[in-house]
Amino acid sequence: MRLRYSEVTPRRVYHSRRRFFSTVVGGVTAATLRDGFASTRLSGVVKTSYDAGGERVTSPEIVTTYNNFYEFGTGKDEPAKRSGHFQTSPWMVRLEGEVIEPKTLDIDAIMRLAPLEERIYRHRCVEGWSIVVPWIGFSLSALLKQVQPTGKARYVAFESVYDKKQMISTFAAGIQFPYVEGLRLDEAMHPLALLGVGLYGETLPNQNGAPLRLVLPWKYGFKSIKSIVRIRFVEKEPRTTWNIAWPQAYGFYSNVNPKRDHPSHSQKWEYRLGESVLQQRRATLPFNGYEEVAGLYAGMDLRRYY
Ligand SMILES: Nc1nc2c(c(=O)[nH]1)N[C@H]1C(S)=C(S)[C@@H](COP(=O)(O)O)O[C@H]1N2
Ligand SMILES: [Mo]
Repeated sequence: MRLRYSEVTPRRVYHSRRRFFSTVVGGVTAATLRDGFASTRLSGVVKTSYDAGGERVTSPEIVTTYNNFYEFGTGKDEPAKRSGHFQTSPWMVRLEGEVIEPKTLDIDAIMRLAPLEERIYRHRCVEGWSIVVPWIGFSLSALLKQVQPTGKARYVAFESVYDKKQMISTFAAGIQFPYVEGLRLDEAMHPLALLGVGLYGETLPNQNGAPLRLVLPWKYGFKSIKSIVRIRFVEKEPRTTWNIAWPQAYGFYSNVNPKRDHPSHSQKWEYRLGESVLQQRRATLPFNGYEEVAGLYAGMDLRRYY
């Protein structure tokens, strides 16, 4: 059954959205507003049962101004301030590698591959903060199914756009660009793996990875690669940006795991942004609470394959 977004949006989301608009009009991200974020409300969004266990949705002010998107600066406030003029149209995504026939798809065609769903996911950064976001998108599998993998394909490698004219240098960011990430093919095909195209009823703001990004709620935030332009089916485990930068800290899998600490960030607790000091600390759950993915890792030592 399909419902219009206005029929399904919980009241708390509408409330926070109204506050968000007044913030934007107040001048925080005027460039983003000019580029159309406020005017691109998504219609026909389908209700789903993903509700993050009823936990409170984080305010859009936080989700759109406290970001990691190193291409626009390493400070949390920089992506919102510096990505306003980032060009996200036209936008093509190339599917290639170990496939019978490579394909290039336009963002408008991608948006029509499956009904748009609202899924409220918990999202946790390895730095320790977490947010609860009403993402809009559909399972990544709907996009991956547009090509037929060869028998050799075992992993999927993702690449973000990198445009020196619009983004900072690798040297300034301290990580290599283009930003790259990867998943095992079965992880990528799991229905929980979301191809995100919006949040809070709107298309994605640039700082959140417009026009399309991954959202992998059982993994640390850095796996959820933004502004994707290339998807490559490959035989061997692909390189990933943070693993290249610091392999002891960032592994290929990077599943949320309270038993495996990052060298400088304990993973025992998480801090929910926007909550009061007393309420914000929560115990980190294995797979960030998304136990339905546990079967993907049956028999693996997840402290070794971190
Ligand atoms: N291309 C690209 N994707 C990226 C990053 C980045 O710097 N560049 N940062 C990652 C990290 S560390 C996190 S925590 C999430 C943050 O997503 P958000 O800003 O929408 O919360 O994006 C991830 N995707
Ligand atoms: Mo992160």
